[in-house]
Amino acid sequence: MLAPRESRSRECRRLDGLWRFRFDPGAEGTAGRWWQAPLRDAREMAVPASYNDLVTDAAEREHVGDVWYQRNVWVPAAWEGRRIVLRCDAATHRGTIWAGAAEVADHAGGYTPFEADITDHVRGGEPLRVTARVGNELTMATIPPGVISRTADGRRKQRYFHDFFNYAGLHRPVWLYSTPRSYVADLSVSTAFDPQTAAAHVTYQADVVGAGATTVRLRDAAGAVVSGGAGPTGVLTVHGARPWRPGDPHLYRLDVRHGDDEYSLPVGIRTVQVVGARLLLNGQPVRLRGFGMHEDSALHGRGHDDARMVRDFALLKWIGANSFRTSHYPYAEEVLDYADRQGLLVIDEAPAVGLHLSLGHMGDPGARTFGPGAVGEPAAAAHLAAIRELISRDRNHPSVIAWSIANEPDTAEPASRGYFAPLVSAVRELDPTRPVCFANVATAPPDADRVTDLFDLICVNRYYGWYTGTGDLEAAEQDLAAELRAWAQRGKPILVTEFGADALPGVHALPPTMWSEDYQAALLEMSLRVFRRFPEIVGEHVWNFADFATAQAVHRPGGNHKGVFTRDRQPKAAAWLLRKLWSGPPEPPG
Ligand code: GCB
Repeated sequence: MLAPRESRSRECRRLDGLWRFRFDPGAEGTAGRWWQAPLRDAREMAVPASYNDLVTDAAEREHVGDVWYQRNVWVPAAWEGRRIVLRCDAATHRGTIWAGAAEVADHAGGYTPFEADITDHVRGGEPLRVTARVGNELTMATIPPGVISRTADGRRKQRYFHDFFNYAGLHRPVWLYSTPRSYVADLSVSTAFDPQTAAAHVTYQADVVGAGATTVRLRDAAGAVVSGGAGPTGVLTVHGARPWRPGDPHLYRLDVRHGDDEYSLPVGIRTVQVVGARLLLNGQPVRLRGFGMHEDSALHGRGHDDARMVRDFALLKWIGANSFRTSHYPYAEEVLDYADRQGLLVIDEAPAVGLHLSLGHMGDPGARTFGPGAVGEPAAAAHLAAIRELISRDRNHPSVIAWSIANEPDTAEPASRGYFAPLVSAVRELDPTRPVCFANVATAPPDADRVTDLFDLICVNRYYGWYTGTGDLEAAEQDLAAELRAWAQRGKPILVTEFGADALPGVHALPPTMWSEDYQAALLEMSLRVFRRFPEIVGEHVWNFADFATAQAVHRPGGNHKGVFTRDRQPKAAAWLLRKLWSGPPEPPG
């Protein structure tokens, strides 16, 4: 699905700002047809943002069910006769949209966009009432999964199996945009690059609607045409191509015209391959260093915020990171656009987290995950839909170098293989150009895991020195090395996609003890020392970039504190250490 972009033929309006807003604890809005009139008893709410941290009432912060947003917008008179689209970048976890009295879109999945052609429901020069119903319920039919129960006094309670707060709302921009009646509906590009000759091919496929000719032009950063073609599909040849890579994230621009419509897509020419235990970018071994992150900050919650994004990328650069994982859901498209321009490598993750119903403090000991009544067919269908939407949205980003289709599922359970095999096949069919991975959990070490052979990369999340080997870094060092040695036998690239320790900012201890900044730094230093012994390890992603909000729990004092930056993006001791250890270009493995 194409991101809204202005062009000579396209106009976009972001409907950011204050919307009328109402909680619907009694689930009355749908029966009462709240979209048909101005929302009664409404307050105002910021968009984009999570609503949870903008209220002062506990029941509202923890509300389970629907909320309603509404605003009026003027449809520009100049848009009369054009195609008009209403688009929502993210309604977490389910969104239904009305244009005036007409329901125009309904979408499940909290982190991918949806849109509706509303041309027949609006008039240029007239006001339009836009209403959105957003539901935050997680069940065994959603991704991520959850369970809703009732307390003795009748309140609904949401339980979930992942370690971040269930923020909800209109998390990303809502747009009204217009195109000509004949238009470019979708676009997919893939690139091939020969490092020996610097020759490149850009394969494009445009879905076009309506009459008119289709032409494409590929321009370099200076705007000069370097290749061109006609027709909705084709292969463009570029001689002397300048490949996209961290350090020189060169972007071409593909201008696609269909009839009077024009859409311009940034294109980075690059290849990603797995050869043996190496990960190659443009034929060169690459080693990832960076973080698992979260879209999380004070007040905004999970709402996209350009200011936070700019600061986060500045810190990534400062600390010497070259990559991150969009743990544990697809991030805003603005983030991937920015990563394309900044030259960050991204492991792009589907929102399939918490598929492990017996894990730690969030699960029930002995609970089975995969099968009827738990994570069964309805969840698998939702998971597949989420993967399709992720790939359809993000496949054109050069920064995206791998798809992660789940975080820490219970892959020691035999039924996990039947669950994952079709999903991996689907990814390969949807995008044969990128490696596929998932983040393996500590309860599925090499001798217990049932699925890792299906994937291209071995990604492991390990907490030696924290959840195991608690407080004992010497034991942790040995156990970490022993497990990595076993994974290294598989002959595939290994990425340690999580390792880390909680550190309360300002707490210090010598010798280092748990929860201090010093212990966090010591654990990270020990881990990096171990990783250096394995040429198969091609990536180290610290958990986490910054402290983040979680559900309330006895061991989560004000959230998860495994950030090397505080929640307001200031460095802890570990950040200074990593900056030192990650200075200079990442050494190739081996
Ligand atoms: C994990 C999860 C991550 C948690 C982290 C932790 O393994 O993947 O979502 O936040 O551990 O800190 O416990």
